[in-house]
Amino acid sequence: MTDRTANFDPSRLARCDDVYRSLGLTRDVSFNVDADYELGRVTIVHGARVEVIACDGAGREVQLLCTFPSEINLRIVTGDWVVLKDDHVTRVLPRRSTLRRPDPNGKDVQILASNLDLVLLVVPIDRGLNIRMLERIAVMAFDSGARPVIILTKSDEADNAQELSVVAHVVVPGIEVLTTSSRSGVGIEPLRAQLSEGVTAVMLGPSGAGKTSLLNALEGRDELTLRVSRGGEGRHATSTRRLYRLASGGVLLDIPGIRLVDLLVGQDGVEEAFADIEALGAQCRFRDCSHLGDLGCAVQQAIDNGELSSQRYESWKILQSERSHQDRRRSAESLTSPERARKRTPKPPTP
Ligand SMILES: Nc1nc2c(ncn2[C@@H]2O[C@H](COP(=O)(O)OP(=O)(O)OP(=O)(O)O)[C@@H](O)[C@H]2O)c(=O)[nH]1
Ligand SMILES: [Mg+2]
Ligand SMILES: [Zn+2]
Repeated sequence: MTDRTANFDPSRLARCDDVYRSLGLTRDVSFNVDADYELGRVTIVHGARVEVIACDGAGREVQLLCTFPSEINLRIVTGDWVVLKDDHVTRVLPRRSTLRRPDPNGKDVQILASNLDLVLLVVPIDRGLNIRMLERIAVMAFDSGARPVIILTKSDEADNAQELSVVAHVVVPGIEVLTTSSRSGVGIEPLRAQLSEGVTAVMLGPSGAGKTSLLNALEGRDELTLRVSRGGEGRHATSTRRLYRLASGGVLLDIPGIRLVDLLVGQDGVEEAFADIEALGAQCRFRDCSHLGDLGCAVQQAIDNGELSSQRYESWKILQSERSHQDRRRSAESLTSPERARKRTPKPPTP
């Protein structure tokens, strides 16, 4: 791929600074754009057209509905930075991170959003904490390359919020946990503090977890509530992935609720979400120990002496077996269709 253009007019860049910064562009992100092209960020995708916020030659913000040529061998997603010429997307700039899951057809990998700094793992605690859901979205978040933060919602309807926050810390060690209520306003300020200028965050969690409500609580804007309830047939309120610019300076992506069965299990994510088990694994007698009852297994030992909870081990086993199932399916498919496999898989499957 040739990229001859490293000369996006610097004075134009200065004029557009406010617009680009409100879209989450930080100074340390560099990009190459022709002088007579425009730079914009995709806020929402409608099939063959995408809504883009860009900046015109006079430094004014413009909202465009753009088409893109079929030569772009890439599905454009919310969060993408794109190069524009006359309301046409000519190029998608390299993505610095992507949130991915298997396509609903169960075969392809689907990219949900791009260029993220933060993944908010939004899980409700009004009826307890769904540990399996939390674990899986954590894996997905780690896999994205962005920083995960756990948001426990609906704390106004939980009488053991404190306890569940401790549980969340144990389930996904080493990451921050915030307890919130969009109703009472608890935890909204600390959440806002995470969403400062230069930060692009996405909310990931099951339907009804209160993602859109968090957005409303953060922004205090009625129109968002209206938009949500208007589209809200039944319980699944949000049906599109959309990028919002926040008063706090950050950018927040609201996406539809995710279902447990759809979740991608990437090897990188599993290793980070279960860093304790990976660390124990280094002490097993055999280097290729499966931790499934092999002789001299340090993981098994840790369970026996109470260092590792057997429930956590069970979750790890489930994720591992699903991942190897997916890998087997992928490599079987790649044998029958190398072209498809190449296009589909951003990372090579682990052996
Ligand atoms: N008690 C209580 N209810 C809440 C809170 N936040 C959201 N809810 C309710 O939970 C329901 C779902 O909220 P949404 O914000 O639409 O959930 P969502 O995660 O955006 O759902 P999808 O768009 O379907 O993914 C609504 O009835 C909200 O009123 C909260 O903090 N406390
Ligand atoms: Mg929603
Ligand atoms: Zn072992």
